Parts: sequence; structure tokens; C-alpha cells
Amino acid sequence: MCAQHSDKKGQENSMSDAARHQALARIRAAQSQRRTPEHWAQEIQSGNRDALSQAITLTESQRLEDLEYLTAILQALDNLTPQGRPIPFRMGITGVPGVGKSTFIEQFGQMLIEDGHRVAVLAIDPSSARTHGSLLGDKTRMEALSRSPQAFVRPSPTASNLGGVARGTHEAILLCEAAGYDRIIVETVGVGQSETEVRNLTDAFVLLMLPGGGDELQGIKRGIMEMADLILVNKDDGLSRAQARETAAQYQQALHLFPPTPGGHTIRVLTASALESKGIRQASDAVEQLIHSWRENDWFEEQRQQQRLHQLDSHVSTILRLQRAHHNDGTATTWDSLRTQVLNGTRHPLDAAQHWLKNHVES
Ligand SMILES: Nc1nc2c(ncn2[C@@H]2O[C@H](COP(=O)(O)OP(=O)(O)OP(=O)(O)O)[C@@H](O)[C@H]2O)c(=O)[nH]1
Ligand SMILES: [Mg+2]
Repeated sequence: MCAQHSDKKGQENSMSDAARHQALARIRAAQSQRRTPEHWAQEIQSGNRDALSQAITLTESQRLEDLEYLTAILQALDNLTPQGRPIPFRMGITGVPGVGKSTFIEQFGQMLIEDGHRVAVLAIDPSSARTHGSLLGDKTRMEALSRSPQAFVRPSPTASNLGGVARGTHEAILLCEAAGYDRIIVETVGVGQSETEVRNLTDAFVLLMLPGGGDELQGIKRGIMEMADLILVNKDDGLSRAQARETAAQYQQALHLFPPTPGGHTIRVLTASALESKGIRQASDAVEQLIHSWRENDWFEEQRQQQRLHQLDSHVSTILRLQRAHHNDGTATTWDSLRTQVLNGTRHPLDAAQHWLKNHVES
């Protein structure tokens, strides 16, 4: 059974890798036919989903040329975007595997569409970084949303950096926004560093929790809770109802001891049943209230400014890493050898970094 499962997963992974390579090949073919970044930008802006999808594939590429082309597309999109358009809102959703993130987004996304929004969902799976896989399963769990013309659901393969979050997610968000989606939802599995990364990419961060365990607020759970703007105890249904409510009360109690939030808001704990589509409207109202209060007190823009600077740092290290791959000159001072020396403790990390930068970065 297990072997069958992993075989299936393996097939899905290789399928998604193959699909990604095909998409990149199509993009390069289009580039060679002199399809300009301006042309791509126009296609994306006019609602061509294939163009959007292919541009997102560029964000995941490990080739510097692809990133340069992506930059040109983003610039062309900036030029096309009308001034004064309402600023799209970015939301991160995290929680342990199986807590119900995708089921919740399926309901929540449809509600946003009913309210007149256009919704893009980017799903990130850090565990698949090990296998270069993707969350193909998620598309089926968000079936109605995937079919909606007002939604764009993109399970993202994560051939990624240490954080486990797909490196190009920020650019994928920008592309979706340029395509006219005004509610961007990023789903990530809450298993470690990926939350911090997604926290840095989104305006509001929603943590889904399971009923039970409210009295043992230790370690990582507390760390993740401190990053959350809203906590939802999901699966408030069937036999878990009483426990879900008790857990929510315990979390709310515990939050009194947490430091004040930088956005000046109170972290609320609500319950929901994604399966029975209960509590979704309340969650949506709570998120809208957050947006409203942050726009009033300027935290919205302040946080975005910090995030843009974070992106700058992150891209510098990515581009250096990609250049490193290009500059591997096979001598004793290559990156691999420096890494070994740092690993062995025979060279200080600072010295190794300076040595490498001196030799490999043009001034
Ligand atoms: N009883 C109950 N089950 C739920 C609820 N929400 C989701 N589930 C079930 O929980 C299981 C996992 O749901 P998903 O939505 O895939 O959870 P997820 O957090 O996206 O999982 P990963 O993407 O694997 O991390 C599915 O069998 C859902 O039907 C809920 O509110 N109540
Ligand atoms: Mg999921």
C-alpha cells in the first residue's frame, strides 16, 4: 500500500517535472521567435491563463537568463498596470498537514468570489523540495475553485532554497496581481521554516489548528502562533465540536500573554468547519477587518516596505547562488571546496564568504 502510494507520488512528481520542462521549453521557443516581454505582459494582463502559468514557471527556473526575462516581463506589466487600481491583498495560510488548509481555501475562495473578488491560490509544499514534487492533489481538493473563471489555482513545485518556500513565490504573486487577481492566497504546510518565509510574503497570516492540544503551548507551536494574525480552529464539527471550542478558548487565553502585535490588532481565535462550510464568513469578515485597520494605521504599507527589503536580500543571495553554479571553475578555491572547509571548521564562514565574493563577483 505504502509502496503503491510512493510510486504514485513518484509518477506525479516526474509528471510535474516533465510538465515544467515542457513549459520552459515553450517559453524559450517563444523567446526565440522574438516574442517580446511586452507581448507576454499583454497576454497576462488580458487574462491569458497559459501565459500566466508559463510566466510563473519562469519564477521557478534556475537559469539566470530566465530570471532576466522574467524581470523584463514584470517591468512591462508595471507599465501596463493602470494607476490607482485597488491594492491586491495577500494572505498566507498555514497549519500542520491534514488540518484542512486546502478544504478551507476551497470554501473561502468561493466566498471571496461571491463577494466580487478574483482569487489566486499558490500552494507550496516544502516536503516536496526533497523529491522535487508538487501538490497535484491540491488541485483536486480545490475542485470548484479550480474550475471557476474567477480563480487561478497553482500548485507550486519547490525546487527551492533552504526555507523550503518556492524561491519565486513573490514574483508569482506579482504576476497573479498583474493578471487581475486581487486576493492572493498562499498555502504552506506548517512544518518549520516555510511559515516564516510565507509570513514575509503576505499581508495577513492565518494559522489553522486542530481541536485539542490547547493546553500544551510549547516550542514551535507557540513560535508559529506568534506570527499569526488570525487563528482558526478547524474541524469544529461532528464529535470534535466541544473540543474545538474548548481549544479556541484555551488559545485565546494563552494569547493574552503574547507580546503586542506590530499591526496593533488583537489576534482573534475563531472556529470553523471547512468540511461543512461553517465559520467561513466570520473568518472572511475578520480578515477584512484586519485589512481595514492596517490601511488606517499605515501598518499595511510599512509591512510591505519591510518585505520588499527582505526580497532584495533574498534575491541577492539567490542570484549569487546561481552565478556560483556558473562560475564553478574546478580549482581548489571553488565553492564546494570552501563549503567543505567551513563544514570541517578549517575556515571561518566569514573568511570563506569574503574569499568567494572577491573572486566571483564583478565590482
Ligand atoms: N471533519 C472535518 N474534516 C475536515 C475539515 N477540513 C478538512 N477536513 C478533512 O481533512 C483532510 C485533510 O484536508 P486538507 O484540506 O487536504 O488538509 P491540508 O491541510 O490542505 O493538508 P496538506 O495539504 O496535506 O497539508 C481531508 O480528508 C478533509 O476532508 C473539517 O472542517 N472537518
Ligand atoms: Mg493542502
